[in-house]
Amino acid sequence: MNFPIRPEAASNFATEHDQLFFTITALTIFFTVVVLTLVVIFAARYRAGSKYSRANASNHNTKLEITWSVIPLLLGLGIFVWGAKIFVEQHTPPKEAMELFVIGKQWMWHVQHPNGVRENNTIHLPLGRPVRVTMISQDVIHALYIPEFRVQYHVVPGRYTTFWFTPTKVGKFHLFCNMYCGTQHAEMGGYVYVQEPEDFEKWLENDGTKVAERTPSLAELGKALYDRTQCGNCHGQVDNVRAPSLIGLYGRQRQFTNGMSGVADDSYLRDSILNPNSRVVKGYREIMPQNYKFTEEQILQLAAYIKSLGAAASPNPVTPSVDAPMPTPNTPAPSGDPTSHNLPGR
Ligand code: HEC
Ligand SMILES: [Cu+2]
Repeated sequence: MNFPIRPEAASNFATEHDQLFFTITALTIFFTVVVLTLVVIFAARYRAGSKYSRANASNHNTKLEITWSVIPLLLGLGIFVWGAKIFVEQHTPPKEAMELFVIGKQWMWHVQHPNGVRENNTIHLPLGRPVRVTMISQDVIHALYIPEFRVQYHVVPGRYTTFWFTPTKVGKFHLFCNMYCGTQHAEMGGYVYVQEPEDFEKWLENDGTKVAERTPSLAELGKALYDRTQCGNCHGQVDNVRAPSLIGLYGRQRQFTNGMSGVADDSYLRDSILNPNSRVVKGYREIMPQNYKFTEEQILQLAAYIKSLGAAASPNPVTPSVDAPMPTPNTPAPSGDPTSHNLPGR
């Protein structure tokens, strides 16, 4: 008889997730049975016409009431702490995790590996290596869900979200969108292929043959875009009067003109490119063009290039996959309005 009560357990989180799930299920069943049994017993015993004595009915029992309040309270808190622990773990990737970028759009998953290999509605991963997934949506809210890994998280427009896991089994697993996102929501899915590390390396080198298309690395694409958009007109090798240098920016602490500060992480890079005036770096003026229209893929490429320019003591440094050339220092500013670069969206 084939009656699986849970999906295959194929990631480091699966077992503990299931333990929590089955604990909650067992508690639910236990209390349902206790309450229902008492209801049935009392209903039968004190039904109209039964001979049971109703004299001296007690209407208060402090010990009993404290017991049935405190025990469920502790059980509830215990489940909360256990669930919160798993949640926090899933969102705290280890430093050595490999990176994967996922863009959700109506109605497909677009996946980018740092070396530039891309795939649609499939994700290839090596066995036994932690993977940090950075996700963003190009339109509405989606949710990336891999049941066999017991991971799921929202994929929202305008903001990166992230989780991580380590695949622990070779095989083919489900990939779903788990947030209703329009008419073809049900078709927004595919498969995760976990391979032996050697097979995965081979797959990456052959660009996944038919599954993925060969492209330059993310950082290379970012460099090309950076040059085409002429970011180097302002950003040079070193800080200059026009703009700060982007070398070594990733992971560094930034001070802003509004007195706040923050770490230059992925969200910060995205924000600095799309809304440069939301947080202006201390010592500089609001001259960076406001109206760049980049797709989420292009933002990831630019960010990969900026990261490849050297990472400070970042929580998750990304090793550049190419020796990215430095931007040209201090090229003279273009004549005309520097705020009029508009890239056609793809
Ligand atoms: C007209 C000059 C100019 C151009 C062109 C320009 N920037 Fe900037 N950029 C600035 C200035 C000035 C700042 C610092 C003030 C601020 O935060 O807005 C800045 C800040 C940044 C930051 C944050 C840097 C930090 O030190 O925290 C990033 C990232 C960035 N720019 C990326 C880009 C990219 C990518 C492009 C090209 C698509 C670009 N910039 C084009 C002037 C420019
Ligand atoms: Cu979706």
